[in-house]
Amino acid sequence: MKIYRYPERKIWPDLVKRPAIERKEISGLIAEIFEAVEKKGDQALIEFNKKFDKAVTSQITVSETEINNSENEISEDLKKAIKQAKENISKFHASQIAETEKIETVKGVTCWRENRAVEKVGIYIPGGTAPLFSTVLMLAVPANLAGCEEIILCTPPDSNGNINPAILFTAKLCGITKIFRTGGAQAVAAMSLGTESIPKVYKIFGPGNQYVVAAKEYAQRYGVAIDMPAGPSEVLVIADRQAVPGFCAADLLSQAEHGSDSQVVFIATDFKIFTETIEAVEKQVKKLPRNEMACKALDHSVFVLVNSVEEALEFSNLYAPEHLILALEDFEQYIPMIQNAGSVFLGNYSCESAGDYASGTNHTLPTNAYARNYSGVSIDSFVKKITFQYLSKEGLKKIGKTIEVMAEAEGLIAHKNAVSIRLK
Ligand code: HSO
Ligand code: ZN
Repeated sequence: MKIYRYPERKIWPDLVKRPAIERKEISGLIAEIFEAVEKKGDQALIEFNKKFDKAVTSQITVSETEINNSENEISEDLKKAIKQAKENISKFHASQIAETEKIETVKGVTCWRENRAVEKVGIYIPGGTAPLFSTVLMLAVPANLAGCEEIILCTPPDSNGNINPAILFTAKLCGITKIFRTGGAQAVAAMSLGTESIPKVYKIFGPGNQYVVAAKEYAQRYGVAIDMPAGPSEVLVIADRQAVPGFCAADLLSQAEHGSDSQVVFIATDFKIFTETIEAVEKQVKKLPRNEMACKALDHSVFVLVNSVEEALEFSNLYAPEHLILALEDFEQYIPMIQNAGSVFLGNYSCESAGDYASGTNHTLPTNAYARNYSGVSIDSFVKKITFQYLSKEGLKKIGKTIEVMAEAEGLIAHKNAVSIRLK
């Protein structure tokens, strides 16, 4: 833990810097993987499954029987939980579908926008130490609501070639039937280029390790869009006198346990809460099954004592956290001061895990200070907005002169003529 009591403002820019991630030079490898997938299609994916996931697989496509069997492999409790989470996520995301409003900018000139779904989308779900089936909900629910025609899912197999049943169950619940046994950069390559089994998509969503992140960047060369640039996940908690140290510690650790590169920042305005939260973190972390990862994340975590909530928020805006928790008595009064954050949790009972799983908001959020210029995933991520306009003859008369003068000034006489020919 890095502990700072009343740090001078001039060192704040250093404190908000994310620790440098050791990045292996992998661009050559990513290019090779794309080339192999382009040349050999499914066969390349079968070979990569063996090489990277130690899995012998003959079929890339997950069969209907396998998908259906997943239901028998997870508990009733978990099924019920996934269904409730899905309901809340659906409710919140459905509310984001905006009505089209036609605007008459001047009489006879009407402009509007209509949403059209991205027709083909690909969802990537990592395997590994924590199979994030919750992310299936976060991506498939808005994709369905937006009206995406084709939604496919790629996820790596375990060493027996199987896919986590909770991922299969959740995908099926969301109506996804095209599920493919492939992970890492090769899955991204397959969704970008298409193979015999895997259809090519227009936009790729989902988290992943540095190979997946690099592959998503590379995919853009092929005209494929991605949800957002990614980095390790993070939380920033601001606490005042009435905060509960045990709660704050639990929230910080719920982010720290994601991975050794997770980012955790705690800012307090009260010395007692500050020290008690640090103690609570040290106590709680010992009991976590993912203790080793959480401890590594804590090594580069930042704990800051400041004079006021205003100062804490200034610090937070500079950091631009993925998740911001306001463990504050008068949180409402501080909402207008929040400028940069992915998703905000208000008061002592709004834990980050509520948003991770079940409250209804999306957990695919901008990290690495991208909360300064990106939003989290929402319905908007799955649609394009097309603008329309209708001009009557009267309407064109009203703005014709303006167009002609501007076109002439830009030296674009054909543009001017397009108006003049209609109005003469
Ligand atoms: N907190 C993660 C999302 C997640 N948490 C999935 C649990 N499961 C995003 O930063
Ligand atoms: Zn989480």
